Amino acid sequence: MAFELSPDHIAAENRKRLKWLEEDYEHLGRQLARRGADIERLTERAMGFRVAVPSWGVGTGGTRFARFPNPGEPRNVFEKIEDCDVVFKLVRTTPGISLHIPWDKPESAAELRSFAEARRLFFDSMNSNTFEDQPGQACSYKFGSLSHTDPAVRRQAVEHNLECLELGVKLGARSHTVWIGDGGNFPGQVHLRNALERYLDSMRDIYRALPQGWRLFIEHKLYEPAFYSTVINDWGTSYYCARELGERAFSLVDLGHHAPNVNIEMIVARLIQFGKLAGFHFNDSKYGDDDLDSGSIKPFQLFLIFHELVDAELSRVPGFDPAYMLDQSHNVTDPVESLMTSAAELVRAYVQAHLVDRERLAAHQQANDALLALQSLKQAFTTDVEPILAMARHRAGGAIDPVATYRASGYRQRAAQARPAAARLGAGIV
Ligand code: PSV
Ligand code: MN
Repeated sequence: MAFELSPDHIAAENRKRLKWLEEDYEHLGRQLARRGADIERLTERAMGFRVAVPSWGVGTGGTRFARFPNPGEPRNVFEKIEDCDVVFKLVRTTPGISLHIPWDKPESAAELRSFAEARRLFFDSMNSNTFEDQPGQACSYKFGSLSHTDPAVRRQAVEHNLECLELGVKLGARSHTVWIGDGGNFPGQVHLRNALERYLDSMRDIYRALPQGWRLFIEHKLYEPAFYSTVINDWGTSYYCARELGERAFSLVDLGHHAPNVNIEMIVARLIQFGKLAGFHFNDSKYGDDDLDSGSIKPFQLFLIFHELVDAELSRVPGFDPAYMLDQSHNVTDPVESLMTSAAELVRAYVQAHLVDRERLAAHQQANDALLALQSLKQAFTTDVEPILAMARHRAGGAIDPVATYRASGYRQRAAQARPAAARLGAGIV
């Protein structure tokens, strides 16, 4: 597509908003100074925050009932990167892209890499797909992949993961994420212990092939597509597998992959403590793996997760280096807008977590003062840090108001003209 979002357009939109932003920023700066916090330091932190966007998130998502495509949807990996570029240009925190193979398999890895690099984008984690069959594939994943009872199916699934690693090296990626849909729909269908053993055997083959400097991420999920038992169902199983595999294997937390009411921030704290936190697939949910926009349903939970992450960052936990990625399905919004606002929600939680007065909190914990302990978290969480986020974007060359700037650009309308609807996108339910 010839049309790109220009820096001039962003600058012109920012000029409309800069005066008010400066006023708000100054006021917040004075408020924070009273609390002993330096707004400039927080803005620097906001500017340093990074989260990768999922290539599969720029297409319209759907459910198993229907998918209602947006106009101008990307039809191939290059067009997906164009949309990721728009997100990056406006919010500036998202230069990384996670790819899903085979959905994003390019004809030429070199061409794809230079296409991304020309836009100052890079490839973050590779994601394999052994949860659906591909045309021409010898074996079916209907009854599982890496844990299948048939060694030929397991071999095919391992080979696919090895292909992802090989492609990832050419693309400059540094990690590989494995999520499998393996499990059973009926009690008795799957031998629970044997299936996990078979999974581990397959994963050992993948781990052995892990390129130098790479990390292997294991993603667990409670249920779906299997509705009775899932092989990698929870963080305990994921942690066990990561330990069995070796020091370069870690457990990835997708926020939507837990039972309702599970204390996810505690899982995060445990994985940090055990040196096995891979990172995140951020999203939000109300009922199950809803893949809603980050921070749209439970912003306090998101803040509490970042409270644990920032605590680990500030106390310099050895080896602490989590990978942040979004994994959302945008069924009723413009995906570019959802990705931008979600990235901003993460920065918001990150900056708010940096506002926690940790010395005071520690004193309240020591004194068993539950009420004031909660209050010190709430004080940080209820602080409106929007001027910091907007200033950080502005200083980095992004938009003070990303959604308004995007809408004023007419990008979606231009995309609709340049990209007539394709029959179907690679991704189904994402
Ligand atoms: C599975 O629900 C998941 O969270 C995994 O990360 C997949 O790779 C992704 O969604 C896309 O289906
Ligand atoms: Mn995920």
